[in-house]
Amino acid sequence: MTKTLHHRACHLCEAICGLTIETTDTDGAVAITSIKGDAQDSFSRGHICPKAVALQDIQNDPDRLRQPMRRVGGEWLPIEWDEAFALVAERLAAIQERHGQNAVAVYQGNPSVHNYGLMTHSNYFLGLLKTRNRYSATSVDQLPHHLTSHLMYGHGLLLPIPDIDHTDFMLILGGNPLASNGSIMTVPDVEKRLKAIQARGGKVVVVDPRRSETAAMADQHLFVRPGGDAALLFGVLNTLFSEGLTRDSHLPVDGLDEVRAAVANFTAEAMSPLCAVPAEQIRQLARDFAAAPSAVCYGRMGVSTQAFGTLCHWVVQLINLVTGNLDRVGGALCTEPAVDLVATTSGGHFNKWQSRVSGRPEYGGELPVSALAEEMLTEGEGQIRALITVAGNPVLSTPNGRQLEQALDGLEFMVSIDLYINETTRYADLILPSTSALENDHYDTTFNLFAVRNVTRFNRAILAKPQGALHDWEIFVGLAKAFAEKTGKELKPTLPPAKMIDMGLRMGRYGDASEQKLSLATLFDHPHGIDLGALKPNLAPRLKTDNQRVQAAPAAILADLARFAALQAPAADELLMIGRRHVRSNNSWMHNYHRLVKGKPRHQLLMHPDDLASRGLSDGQLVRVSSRVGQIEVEVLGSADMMKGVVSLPHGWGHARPGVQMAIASGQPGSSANDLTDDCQLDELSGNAALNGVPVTVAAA
Ligand SMILES: Nc1nc2c(c(=O)[nH]1)N[C@H]1C(S)=C(S)[C@@H](COP(=O)(O)OP(=O)(O)OC[C@H]3O[C@@H](n4cnc5c(=O)[nH]c(N)nc54)[C@H](O)[C@@H]3O)O[C@H]1N2
Ligand SMILES: Nc1nc2c(c(=O)[nH]1)N[C@H]1C(S)=C(S)[C@@H](COP(=O)(O)OP(=O)(O)OC[C@H]3O[C@@H](n4cnc5c(=O)[nH]c(N)nc54)[C@H](O)[C@@H]3O)O[C@H]1N2
Ligand code: SF4
Ligand SMILES: [Mo]
Repeated sequence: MTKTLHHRACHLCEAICGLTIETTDTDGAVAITSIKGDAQDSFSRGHICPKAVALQDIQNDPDRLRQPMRRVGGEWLPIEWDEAFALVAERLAAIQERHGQNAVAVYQGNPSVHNYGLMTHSNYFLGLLKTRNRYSATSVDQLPHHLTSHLMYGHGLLLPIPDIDHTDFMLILGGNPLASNGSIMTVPDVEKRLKAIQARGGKVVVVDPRRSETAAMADQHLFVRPGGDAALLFGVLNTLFSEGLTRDSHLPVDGLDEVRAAVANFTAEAMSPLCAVPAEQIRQLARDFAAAPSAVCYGRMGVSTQAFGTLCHWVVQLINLVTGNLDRVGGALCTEPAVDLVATTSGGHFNKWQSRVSGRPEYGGELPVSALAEEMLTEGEGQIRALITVAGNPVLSTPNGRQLEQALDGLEFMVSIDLYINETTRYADLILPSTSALENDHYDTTFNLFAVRNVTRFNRAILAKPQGALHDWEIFVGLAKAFAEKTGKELKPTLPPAKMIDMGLRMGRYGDASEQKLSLATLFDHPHGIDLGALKPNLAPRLKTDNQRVQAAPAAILADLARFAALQAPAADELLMIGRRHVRSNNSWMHNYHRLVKGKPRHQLLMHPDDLASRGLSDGQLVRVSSRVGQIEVEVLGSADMMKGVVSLPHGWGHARPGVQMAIASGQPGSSANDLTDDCQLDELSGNAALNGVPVTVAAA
């Protein structure tokens, strides 16, 4: 029996924590015997959460698919890889030939950015399809961030990151990093870093309709009406201007006078009824922010996935800008990663075409996923007839999941590149499963770009690839070859992902031409990762706008103010649903591991005790929650952490659908929040779904 210690990062969420994993080899049978945080990782400093420990459960899960499966009638039968690739190629080619290129749609889910083979190779195949019906989890998540950066800084990935380690004042809206471990802010031990702000005399302020775990540790928590953040942020910006609290920025900026004029009427007093934050608190927030030696305003999920997501992120940028905190130590700074997607990709495009049925705008070649079901269900030229899902579970993760199920049921063909037979993939004709996380090597092109320090590392596979298994990238190469052969399309040669990363590292700012001379070989020698230093001001030379100046007042955003003008103060009986995350859960797909779901259920509806009482409901009771699009039944829990008039339900549950082959998840199924979220409720500017602030009613079941 031999024991081996391996060091690599966990890449289940954005925090990329370093792990030390022990494997034991007994006569060639390798087992994982321990998974711990890696104290030698200078970035994560030993931090780990329960999900990483469950990597061994993913590895050993009997429900995880290990060979391609074909659905024949109601049964799933194994199929050979080559046969599967040929079948996909034949069916997709035939459908495109009959109905046009756009008849085949693609949905790429969240692990697409957590697995580098999907980053480097999915387009090798998907690009051949030349379809405009491309969708992804981006439009139920961070699309407003990308659009704002695209319009203001000229590149959708030029995202200023909170300089959490040096700031004196951190204002968080719609993020709960204590549960999520940070998002568009890769920060492996966020609790320690937030406490460090407080320890050095700084402040953390959280704006959230729920007193979240992060709000509970903050110096100040403001309840906000869901979807009201744009009003709150406008009130802050207006106060900064009207009370003379601005500071000059070193950045070249166009449009600030237009901004000033646009928000001139958005006084704290005018905004207060719209966001339910007292005017004096809005003003004080602006004063505290401006008075801090350094400060950063950070908005995440809760303010992205709401009706004014893009306006929110625009004003977040402006608050940092006009207080002199954009591109400043202790404020918001852009990374300088070793493999730099900002330098090597184009700035993106927006609204060059629109979706067929509702005219929703494309961003970067993708349409909003809220439009996916209607594009399948609405007859006519260009109707979607076939779907490819890649590492996604849109039935549970996109709005109006029941409508999407109905649409999937009517498709001519569907193929899923996925690990499980779940709520979405059960509709597929074929499921092509890849190797598991620990059988894969990995480099984080995305999360190094969003990290609070410049860091880099290469994660080597720690388990051998099982015989007959394929990595995600190899599946895409197989599909591309079969499709090219079938259609006579030209296929360029490709390289394995690791080779691409080696090239990216060598060509990058720490590569062959630099002192560090980073390459794959260097990273192999540093299994705990390499720290490339704190973030520093760099935005001016990195701007990709036409005139290399920050665009403070993009026309598309100013035009959206007309929609904001229609926002009304809440009616007395308003009840709005929001979401939440739990540290033991990861979107929809990690409920099949006993280690993570044991103990009391965590998928209840949270409601303020007064709201329970006024409906004659009691704590623990089964309730029916209804929205415009559907209804679910779920247990309700009274919680004084909720704002009155707001209920909270986590997404990613609802595993009781027939045919789901995830035994543990089905045993504790919960209900899907996205059976209630509305595909017609959007941030109309970007097309991002408004998953938060959904009007609902709650009654006894
Ligand atoms: N109501 C509500 N809805 C939400 C949210 C919310 O807060 N509230 N959050 C939204 C957000 S932020 C996101 S990112 C989306 C996520 O939405 P999705 O990406 O659609 O859903 P996931 O639950 O992440 O599903 C991941 C899928 O990938 C598979 N998988 C995991 N690892 C791999 C791999 O390495 N290779 C392959 N091929 N497959 C893999 C899993 O089996 C699973 O089927 O949900 C969104 N939906
Ligand atoms: N444990 C765990 N970690 C995860 C994930 C997971 O599912 N589980 N998912 C990963 C993914 S894909 C993502 S995108 C990130 C997301 O990471 P975060 O952005 O931190 O998202 P959440 O933890 O959902 O926190 C969102 C907060 O917004 C609040 N909120 C809801 N509506 C509003 C509103 O209208 N205004 C304001 N101000 N607040 C509102 C909610 O109450 C909640 O506290 O987490 C990642 N990390
Ligand atoms: S916080 Fe947990 S899930 Fe996220 S990277 Fe770290 S260990 Fe993995
Ligand atoms: Mo996400």
